[in-house]
Amino acid sequence: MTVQLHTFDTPNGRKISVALEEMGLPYEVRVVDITQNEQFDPAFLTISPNNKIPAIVDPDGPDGRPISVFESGAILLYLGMKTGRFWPTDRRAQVSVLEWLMFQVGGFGPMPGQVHHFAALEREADRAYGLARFSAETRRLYGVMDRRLADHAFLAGEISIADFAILGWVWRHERHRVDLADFPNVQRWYRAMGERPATARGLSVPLRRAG
Ligand SMILES: N[C@@H](CCC(=O)N[C@@H](CS)C(=O)NCC(=O)O)C(=O)O
Repeated sequence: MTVQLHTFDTPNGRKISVALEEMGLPYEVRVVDITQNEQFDPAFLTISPNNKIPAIVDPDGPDGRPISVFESGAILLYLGMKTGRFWPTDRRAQVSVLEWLMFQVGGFGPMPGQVHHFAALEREADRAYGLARFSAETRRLYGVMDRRLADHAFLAGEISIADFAILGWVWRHERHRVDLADFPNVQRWYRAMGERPATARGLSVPLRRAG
């Protein structure tokens, strides 16, 4: 059955389109245009009470009844557990996936997101402190990933939902002013991910209305 993906063309939105493509699950995109405040629509709030994309509705939930899920990390875990794909069965391996998934949702998302915010401010006086602080932290996080990827093909060893989570943000590295050449292991991983046909589809499927 077709999963509804309520989303927009942003890093957090892309994580889920990539995961759905990689898992081969049929889905339909329901655009929630956050530039038009559609995330505050009461109908959307019933599935995403924190007024943020992404959210999904799976008509075929664990007990056969529909289920909605908000928060991208929870969605990735739900889909991994549902399909048994990109979510290992071995508990030690699961811990590794959880570590890198939480690393993303707790840090490598909020920090580059602040860079996007401060970089867009017009007044230098408003911009300078936040941009310097969050750019430094974002670069530190890229360094953490680069060291990890020096001796691991993927963040948690085998490819997993943690890679999809991190990919959504690396996809916007130019916007948070990071040159991937400074982080060669992240660059190698990013290119390898982009060469996967399903990931490429997930990164290019339209997530905003035309026109
Ligand atoms: N922790 C959330 C963050 C989601 C998030 O920040 N979504 C942004 C777009 S990338 C959003 O919907 N912003 C609209 C708003 O805050 O009103 C997740 O991982 O799903």
